[in-house]
Amino acid sequence: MNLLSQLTSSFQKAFEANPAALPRQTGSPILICSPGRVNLIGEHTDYNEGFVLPAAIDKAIYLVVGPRSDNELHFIAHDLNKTYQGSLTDLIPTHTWADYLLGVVSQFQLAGHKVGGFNCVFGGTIPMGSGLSSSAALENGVGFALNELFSLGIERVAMVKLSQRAENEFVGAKVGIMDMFASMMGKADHVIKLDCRSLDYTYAPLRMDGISIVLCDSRVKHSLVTSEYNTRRAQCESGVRFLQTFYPEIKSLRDVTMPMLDQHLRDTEPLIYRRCAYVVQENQRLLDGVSALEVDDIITFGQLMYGSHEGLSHWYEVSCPELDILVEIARQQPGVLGARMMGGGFGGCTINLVREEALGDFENLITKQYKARTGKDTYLHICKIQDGTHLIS
Ligand code: GAF
Repeated sequence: MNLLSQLTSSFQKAFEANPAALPRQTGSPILICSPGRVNLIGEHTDYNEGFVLPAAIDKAIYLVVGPRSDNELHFIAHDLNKTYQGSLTDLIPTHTWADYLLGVVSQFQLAGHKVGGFNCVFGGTIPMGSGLSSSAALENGVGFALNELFSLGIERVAMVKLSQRAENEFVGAKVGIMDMFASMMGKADHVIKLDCRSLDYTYAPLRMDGISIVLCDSRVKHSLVTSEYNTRRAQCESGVRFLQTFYPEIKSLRDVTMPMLDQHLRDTEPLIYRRCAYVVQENQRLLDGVSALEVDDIITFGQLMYGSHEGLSHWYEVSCPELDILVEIARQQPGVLGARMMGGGFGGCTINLVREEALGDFENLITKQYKARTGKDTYLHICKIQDGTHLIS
């Protein structure tokens, strides 16, 4: 039985098999697909009001969601084999997976959207902890379902903001907006150029004939990720505050240039300087990368990806030995045009641009060499770029 049939049958068994024992359902369940994301370039720029270049992918969370006639919330996490039962009137963090759903419900309520009780079974194909944003996909999927079930008429970008707030306020991770935005707003065969200050965005067709986007999963997830993520945010903010004493007009690192950093921070605050310099340079790399893609110059784009990885590893220091090894191995393969770590860091995946004719050799070599150097297996996934969160039926 495929995953969608398993989820549907689990929903039927739990919530429809014995209707007499359950409250009356107020409508048929709906089935939703909410994808994970990749980001081609522009890492740790979103919370600095910079640019990102993500896309939704063919790895997703699927949700079967149906309304209830009471105020209860019944969830089944199919892949974890876990259940949650609670009430709309009692939304407090559980510090478990259920918070991704409860957080969204809570933010909908706080924003004045009237939601009722509901049942939800979800599962997916996004490997957890691989840095492909399974949590953003789940939050978006729940928000999308509530919008449909209770006819709330919320625009997509507004749902993205509610998902981000759920993660920031309820789950407690101070993430930027990129992951939710990419998962909800993705468009097949296009990347999204998103300005994280204004939330203006454009879709750029991904014209990479003969080139595949390959993810290599390091199979590492360091516990550092949340605390170090928050530390990096704080370091960027502290750099901005320092520079504001010289340039009061500055609002974020988006407004900062390298000469400003060189003049005021390099000698006095070397660590903060390195963090801020990475962000300022990464924003520029993204803009250069977009210009390169516009003229189909994938070679230049690939070099910018290597530059991004160097910055993330040495200046922003959010990589780890395993990610560095994956990029180093990739860089030695003639058919690889660019590679870098992706997402928050400290584990997860690298993203690689690989010529199709070199895919077989790439897979062989990276699998063998990664195992030899780290003792770990890597897992490769060739991505297709797909539409954002949507209703299947
Ligand atoms: C994580 C966060 F969730 C994003 O907001 C972004 O900051 C990313 O790390 C780094 O670019 O995925």
